[in-house]
Amino acid sequence: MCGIIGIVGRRNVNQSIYDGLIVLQHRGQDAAGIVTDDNGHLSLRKDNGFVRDVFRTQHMFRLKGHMGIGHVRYPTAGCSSSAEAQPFYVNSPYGISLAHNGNLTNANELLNEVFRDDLRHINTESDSEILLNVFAHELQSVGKLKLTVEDIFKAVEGVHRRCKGGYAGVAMIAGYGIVGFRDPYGIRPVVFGKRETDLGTEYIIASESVAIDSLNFELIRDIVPGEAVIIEANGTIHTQQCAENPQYRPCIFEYVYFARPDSIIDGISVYKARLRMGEYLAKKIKKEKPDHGIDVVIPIPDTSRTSALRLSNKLRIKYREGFVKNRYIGRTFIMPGQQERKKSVRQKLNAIDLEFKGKNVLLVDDSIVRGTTSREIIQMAREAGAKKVFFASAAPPVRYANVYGIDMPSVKELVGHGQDVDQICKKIGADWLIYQDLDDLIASTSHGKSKIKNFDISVFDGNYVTGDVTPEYLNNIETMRSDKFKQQQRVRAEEQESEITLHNGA
Ligand code: PIN
Repeated sequence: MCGIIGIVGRRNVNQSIYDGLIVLQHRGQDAAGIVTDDNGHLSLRKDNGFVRDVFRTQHMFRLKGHMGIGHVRYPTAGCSSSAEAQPFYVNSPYGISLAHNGNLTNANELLNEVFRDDLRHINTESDSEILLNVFAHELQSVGKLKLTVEDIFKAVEGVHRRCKGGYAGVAMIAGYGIVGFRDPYGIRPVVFGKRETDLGTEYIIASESVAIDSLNFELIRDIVPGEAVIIEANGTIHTQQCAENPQYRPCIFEYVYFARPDSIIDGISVYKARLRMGEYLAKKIKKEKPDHGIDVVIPIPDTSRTSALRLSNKLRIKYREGFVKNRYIGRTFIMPGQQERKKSVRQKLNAIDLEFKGKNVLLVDDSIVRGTTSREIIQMAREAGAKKVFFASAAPPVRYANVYGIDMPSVKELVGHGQDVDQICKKIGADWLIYQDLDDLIASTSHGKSKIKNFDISVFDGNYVTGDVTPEYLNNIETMRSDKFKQQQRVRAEEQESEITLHNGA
């Protein structure tokens, strides 16, 4: 997952983009970057790390200009080199930079095409650099010295024709403006908004509405699947549908876990969707475990709090914060001869024993992915004195790979892969385990007047909406997500760090 933002303002936009990235930090903590345009002169700063660590005063001084784009990255295919931090930049035609959220499922084919047919060089492993070069090539084929909005919409049409997968992007064309676009299934979210200032209207494009709210912009609406939004440097806005057969299939995992609860995606409040997930879970517990004997409902912070609270209300059982999360997790110092050790769950969460002692507790989490955290937490609940430990997941079992830009482990590492609920229950060590039904998850998200009835639910049912995901592709993904591959990538990234990187600002 990644977060993207772009602003066309009336004053310097560096601080606003920085503040927006801080608000989108939950979408990626791996790397961050901003590029600004000062009357056609571009300045770029990007590096690995949290937003607060990547940008220093000297960088902000350099990032001048009334328009710019920014990015926070969460690694998808195991990339971790700072050369793969975004935005990416390509100088021809016009000087284009791009911030991208998602994953292209035909990146390998495109890589060949871009090299052989478009005569373009790709310097990283990132599919975002491919997407940028496809957009650049499409713009080159239709563009002329004086670029028009029609040329840009045509170029986005070309992107939709050639690229498959989930993608939301914001590109900046030097001296011209910014362009937001969303894949024809609307898998990844992106919204736009405006704010009035004494100097005129300013526009914003961002992954989530929370960035729009917190920067005091007003949400206009979501960019719909296949649509593009152009905001010229002078503040003129244009929108157009650029896909042949757009359909709404937004990623349901945004609602389960990734997005901030205070965001509204495609007209659906993430917070309310999570409340309804709790409600449906409560109904299922009443139906399937009428004599459940639960004394207390305890969320596993943070995401699951919302659904756990509603669940406890509906079951009329008390809700307690039995785990406290440490907000300040330090770095792990790797000493010579030592292997990198993962921080244990215990360093992040601590149990309040009193809330567990002698009680039958129902732990609630948003989802179970690897099951490793769940197992450790169940063990902690027992050590804190729980009589019985039941477990509820607000999402159904995660059983299949995600190919649209969510950082998920290899399928073999998913505790739910090829396992039934009893087997999973045994593996995580719970007394009983209850999962949300897929239909209920969909009903929680697509509620009332919502026009969205279908979602990308591939991690739960293995059906990939873009229709191009083959067993070979899934096999390839498996290799890339294996621990061995990730280790090789890390070594490579370290080597790259010591080379001169082409695009990074210092
Ligand atoms: C974490 C949200 N959520 C917790 C992410 C753990 C799966 N895990 C997915 C549960 S937070 S495991 O609330 O946003 O901090 O199944 O892989 O062990």
